[in-house]
Amino acid sequence: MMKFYLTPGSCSTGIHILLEEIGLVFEAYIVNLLAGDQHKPEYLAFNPKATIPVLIRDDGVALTEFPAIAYWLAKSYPKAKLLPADLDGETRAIEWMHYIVGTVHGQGFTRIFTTDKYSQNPAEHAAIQAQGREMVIQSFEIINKALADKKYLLGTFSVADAALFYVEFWATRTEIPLPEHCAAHYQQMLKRPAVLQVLREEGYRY
Ligand SMILES: N[C@@H](CCC(=O)N[C@@H](CS)C(=O)NCC(=O)O)C(=O)O
Repeated sequence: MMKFYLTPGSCSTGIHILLEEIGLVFEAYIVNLLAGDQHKPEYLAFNPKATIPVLIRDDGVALTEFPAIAYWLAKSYPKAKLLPADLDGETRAIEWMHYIVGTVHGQGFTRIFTTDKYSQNPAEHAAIQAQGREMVIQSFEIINKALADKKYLLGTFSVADAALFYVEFWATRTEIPLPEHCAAHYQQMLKRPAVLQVLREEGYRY
């Protein structure tokens, strides 16, 4: 059985949603990032990057990096229709995932959540967090325009929406206002049974 390493309410929530959308049976392992589980030798043995999410496949191969795991899931379980069938649509899905994971999360939210990785000087932390917040707000404006005429980033639900959902979820928890179409996308996602199930399984009341 596949093994999925997650931290509730983190970027792994997006992959968790995809697993539930497909209807896969898997073993879930909670990684307590604050306690440093990701730095334990037994974890580093299969993921030396010390990050979540990780999906260990049936054949024992460990997959890391949100876009790679999402792409592998979508291509391995095509009946779930997590990627558009055409090359251009597939390319757009990858483009959005990289932007959301690499820029919105990797540059914006990391400045807010892991400020000490940017400076050891507490006097600089407020400015770094403000910069991260501004980066996130600007990114949501770009995403907002893309959502103006559709419910999902590519028209129908795809892996890109699972990525967008977790940063929208973080925005609602850090008092970053979601622009109109992102807020509508977030509500649309909350109507999906798989999303509600994941949030409940991860300990949230929805
Ligand atoms: N680029 C990675 C980013 C993963 C990542 O940064 N995950 C965070 C949690 S959302 C993490 O594992 N942080 C480790 C830590 O805080 O020590 C991906 O796409 O999966």
